[in-house]
This record gives sequence, structure tokens and C-alpha cells, in this order.
Amino acid sequence: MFADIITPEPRSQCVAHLWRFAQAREWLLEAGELITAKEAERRVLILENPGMRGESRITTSLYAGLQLVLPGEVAPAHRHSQSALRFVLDGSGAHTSVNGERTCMEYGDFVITPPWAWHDHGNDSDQPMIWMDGLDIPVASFFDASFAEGFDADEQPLSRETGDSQARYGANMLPVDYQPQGLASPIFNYPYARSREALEKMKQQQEWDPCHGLKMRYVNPVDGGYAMPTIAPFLQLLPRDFKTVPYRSTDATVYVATEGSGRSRIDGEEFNWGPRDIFVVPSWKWVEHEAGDEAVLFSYSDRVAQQKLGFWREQRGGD
Ligand code: GTQ
Repeated sequence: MFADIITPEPRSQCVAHLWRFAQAREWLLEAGELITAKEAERRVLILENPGMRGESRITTSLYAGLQLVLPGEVAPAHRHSQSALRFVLDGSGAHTSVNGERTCMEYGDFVITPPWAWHDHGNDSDQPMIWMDGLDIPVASFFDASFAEGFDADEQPLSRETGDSQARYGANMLPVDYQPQGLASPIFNYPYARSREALEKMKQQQEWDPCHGLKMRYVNPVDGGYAMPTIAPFLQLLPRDFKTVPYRSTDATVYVATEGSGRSRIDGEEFNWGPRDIFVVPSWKWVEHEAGDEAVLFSYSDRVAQQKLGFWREQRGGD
């Protein structure tokens, strides 16, 4: 039947869902007693969409997981075609190394591993560190374009000072003859402190988008596009008691609350969230957010890929 393969509207297996961070953290720490980061290669609890059991996807096109690195552990160096983002949710001071440079990670930092970049993670702090991983694994699988390999040592050699990329690409300047090295942003840590400070300053203007409050996208400074080639990351602030008007778009979106609390009505169902809780809004389902306390939400979706391919649509305001 024509209408089964060319549907008049998106028909997704992905369903709205919320994961409580506190519960996931308990399970992760239990996993930490059963297997090391090195044995597992990556010790991750996959956030699997309940509408797509067994498929390791949080949306149809994207993967999400929660990764634990315990003090003294190393998650060994490897590289793959898939891009990854990290969004730090617990602990302080663990590090990841990407292309010969190490960055230390703090709560709310958004960190990028570009496609085919060597990366290893380590924790020299005295607390467990947990972050959310967002990867384009289903996209790579869809195109049958997955490659991966291990490095011949647990940790890659460091060839740049910590902070080098931040200075070189993250200070509103670029090296004069800079040529892009691939499609991902050359900045690989977007510290929460700086992004949050920007929202704090802008909120004084009291200019709220009815659908989004105050919503920013993380950019690649080289071309002003999204920070990653397949995954679009965002950070938004909703002032206390702000209620957004209904909104829907074709990019199913993964949200994590970094501060404050609130609730979201997704496809007619209410989800209450607090700090570090993660929830997913499927493609083309109406969503409304309501902040209790002032809230900050990080989110990511495949919007950048859909826009490049000409598929992306949004509808504001509800009918
Ligand atoms: O840290 O490189 O959640 O390769 C899944 C696959 C994390 C990682 C994941 C990975 C990684």
C-alpha cells in the first residue's frame, strides 16, 4: 500500500519517555562493581526507547547512554565513524582526550568527539564521573558506514596542552590561515560555566520565544553551523513559571534538565522532571514545557542532518 511506505505524516516507533537520573545512577554504580571500564571498553547503560526494544536507540536516528568512569579507571582509546557528544551529569575533574588533547570535565560541560577521532576517557579525581553520551550510531548503521578500531595503548599520547583548542578556536578568533579539518567544531569542550553565563546575561532582556523561552544552539565557530555534522545540540532557559505554547518538529529530541524543575506535556502525557532527568520528545509530537523554578535544559537532535537533507519541518503554536 502506497500510504504504508509514503505516510502523510511521520509515523514513528519512538515514544515519549523519561529516565530518572537518581535511579539510573544507582544501577550504574552497581554496574561499576561488576565490570571495569576497561573490561567493558565503555561501561554504559543505554537509554533505550521503550517503543524500540532491543535496538539501542533513544530516537529513531540517535543513541543515548549514561557512562560511568570510576576513580583511577581508563576507558581505552579507540575511534569510530560515529560522532559522540558527552554531557556531564555527575562528578568533577575526570577527563577525555581527543586528537592528542586532554580536557577536564565539569557539570554541564558539552564535549565533542568528532568522527574518526581517537578518544579515551580517564578519571584522576576521587569521585565517580557520569555523563550522558549522545551518538549518531543509528545514522551510521542506516548508511552501512560504520568503522571502528582500537588504539594499541590504553591512552593516546598527548601532543597539545590542555586548553589549546579553547584558545585557538574558542576566543572569537581563528588562526589566520585556518583550514577546516573535518565537519565537527574544532572546539571540543563547551564549558557549562560560559554557556550558562551567556543565558544569565541574556535573560535580563526578558525576550522570550513563546515556544522555547530562551534557546541557543551550540555552533562550530568555523562556519556558524551546528557544532557537529549529524547532531544538533542546544541549551535553553525557561524562567520561573514560564509555560511554552505547543510546538512540534520532525527532529525527535533528547532533553536533560541541568537546573531547576518543571514538567513537559508530550503527545498528551505529562512528565515531571528535576535536575539530571532525561526525557525524549518524538518526531512531530506536540510538546509544551512548564518551568517550576527557573530551569535550564540541554537538548540534542538530528535537526542538522535533516536540514542538510531538506527534511526538517516545524510547527509553532498548536491548532
Ligand atoms: O565513549 O566512545 O556510549 O564508543 C557508546 C560507544 C560511548 C565512547 C558510548 C562509544 C562510546
